[in-house]
Amino acid sequence: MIVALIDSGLGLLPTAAWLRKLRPDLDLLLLNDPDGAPWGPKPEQWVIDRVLDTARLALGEGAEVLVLPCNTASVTALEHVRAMVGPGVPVIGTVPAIKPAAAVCRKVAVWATAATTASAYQADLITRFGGDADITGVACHGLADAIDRGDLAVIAEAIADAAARTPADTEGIVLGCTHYPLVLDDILAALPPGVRVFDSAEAVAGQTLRRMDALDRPAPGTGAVRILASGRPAQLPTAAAAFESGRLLGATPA
Ligand code: DGN
Repeated sequence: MIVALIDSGLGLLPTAAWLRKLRPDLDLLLLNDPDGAPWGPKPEQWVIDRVLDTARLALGEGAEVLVLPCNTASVTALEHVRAMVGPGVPVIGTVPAIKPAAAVCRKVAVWATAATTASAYQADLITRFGGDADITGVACHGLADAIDRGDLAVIAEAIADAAARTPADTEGIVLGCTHYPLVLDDILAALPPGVRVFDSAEAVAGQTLRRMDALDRPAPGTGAVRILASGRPAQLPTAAAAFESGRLLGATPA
């Protein structure tokens, strides 16, 4: 069974790494969109159309399960993808890890793209799962794009800017963009000691396997990983090396 992961860029890698760790024989199809990235600042309808096109491509390649390891795509297009594919194809979205963070931290900041930060979806998550925690959204302008481009200077600037806009005494940071675990070490270095960092990759991988197993179809594959990228796939070899080394599994709920 082929499981397809869809993101604008490298943000799909941490979830792919978890899937591979938990189920090494799974066949994965990684679809990203260097030509259209970043999705975060794009108009909503543009993102919906792009994600739907990519989902069609995945189905055409034989995918039987679709995963959106991208908060921007999930808050914008998840229901559209589900409506398009119908009930026979599980579609798993990504939700910022607000619930686990709010369970153990009194003050939380959600770092995400501008689109996710401004979304009604995130506001609803905070209302439903934020409990008594004091939760602030911090839009990290340009960070996902800089990660895709491997632009270390802009990555450092964007992280420093987000850290400066994070309220004092914040105890937990939710990584509400799937790209951000790729620069976890830089994020931790910019935060005061003791701040905990939460992301969703392991939970999304776990949910994918549960939905896949519930299909009751033969699942074992050969552990093949295929990558399909639009126009400018130059960054993929570097990312693949990080993927192979297992380095991407670092940013899970503390
Ligand atoms: N990985 C995407 C997310 O989680 O929102 C980033 C989207 C983008 O292209 N900026």
